Amino acid sequence: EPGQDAEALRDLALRSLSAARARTALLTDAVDEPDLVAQHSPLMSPLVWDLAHIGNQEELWLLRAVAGRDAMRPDIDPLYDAFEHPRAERPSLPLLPPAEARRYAAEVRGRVFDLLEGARFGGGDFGAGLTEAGFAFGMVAQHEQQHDETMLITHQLRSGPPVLRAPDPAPADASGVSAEVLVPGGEFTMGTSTEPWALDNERPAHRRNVPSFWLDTTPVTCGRYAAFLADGGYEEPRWWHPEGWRFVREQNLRAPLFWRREGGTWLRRRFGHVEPVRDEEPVVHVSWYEADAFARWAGRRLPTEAEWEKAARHDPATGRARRFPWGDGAPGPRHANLGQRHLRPAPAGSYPEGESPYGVRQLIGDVWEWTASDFLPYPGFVTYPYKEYSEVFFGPEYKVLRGGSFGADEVAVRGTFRNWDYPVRRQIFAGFRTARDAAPGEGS
Ligand code: AVJ
Ligand code: FE
Repeated sequence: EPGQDAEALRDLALRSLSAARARTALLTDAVDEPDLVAQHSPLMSPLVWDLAHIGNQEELWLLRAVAGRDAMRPDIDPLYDAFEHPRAERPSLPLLPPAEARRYAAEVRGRVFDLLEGARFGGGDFGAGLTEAGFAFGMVAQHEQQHDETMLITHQLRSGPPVLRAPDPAPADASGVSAEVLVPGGEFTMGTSTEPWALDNERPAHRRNVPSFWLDTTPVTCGRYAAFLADGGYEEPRWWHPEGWRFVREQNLRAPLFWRREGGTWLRRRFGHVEPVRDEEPVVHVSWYEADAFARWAGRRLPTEAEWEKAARHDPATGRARRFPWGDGAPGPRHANLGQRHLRPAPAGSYPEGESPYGVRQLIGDVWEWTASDFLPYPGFVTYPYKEYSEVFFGPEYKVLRGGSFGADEVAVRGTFRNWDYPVRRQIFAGFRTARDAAPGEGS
């Protein structure tokens, strides 16, 4: 089992925490002080809140829960408790100013590195203790990277000239990539009981059966999505879920968030740049309702979460579930568009080396993919280590997203990873792919 060795996990924790902090620094050093404390959208926190919240959660879980230390700043805990203050309230709180927030997070990190050096990682029994398999360190590194993606969303929502820079992904050779692939029906293993840093909602591994289905080889592109717009898709109630129809009418939606029509072409605002929409690029910034409507217009549907995971992890040759579509090895730059290396999804058909055994591409990275499924616990689910990570969100009001985006990091994305959000959410880096049932006899 990869990564089960205590020394390898300690090294991975050190590298993951350091990588997360480098990204946090980049995202918060890119703007000046007034910009750090400003709220760029009522949907988001000021960046300086994320910064101190990252430090505060790290202190809570590693210095207090693991090491048993006293609170460094008991006075600030309530300010950075995400459940105590909704995002819209956060700018009016007496938050630590930028210099203090940076100093606090750095002080916590220094103590955490000392702790990590001497920590005993144990044998890897999930739930036996916070340091088993280095779980708490992995959880904290994932938490920081999740907030780095949140901060990247804040950057996308902020107006003004560009402050972030990254090279574009390479053009793709999509010739010979079929539109869809057949995934034959049958049992597979969903979820995990062995992945050391998998969070509670990804557990335990269990058997599932799905009937044969067809799945898009790549995420839906802007070009295909623009055809839906050109066909009057946003004016035609029959494509929409009833609540989705109410949502587009109330909000007067006409296109994905950040799109604008000018002189007969679609333009898109992207991290301070305004540029023509690229047909070959996966569409991003659509709500679940828009994804669902597009799929119906196309004569298809969203895949269920189980279908997505089978297409991403099941290896029909061995019957085993892989950690990633390409195998068990960590994602590299040839497998997937992760880690904010690029500030946009890669063209559809990219990353042939990252494809799954069924030939599905770009399941990991590029855009989070909306699924048809509600966010529900797996059979045998046990909350760990706190119910506010996932348990309090289970239910029909959240839809599951899979696979991670260009803004997500490898430590926080894997074949089993589950994200969730409201079906109206559009500012996240979410797109989708579509599916359809196989005809009787196909795939069996
Ligand atoms: C898993 C992305 C839905 O950002 O709300 C961050 C992750 N949890 N801090 C979120 C999270 C607590 C969470 N998502
Ligand atoms: Fe958080």
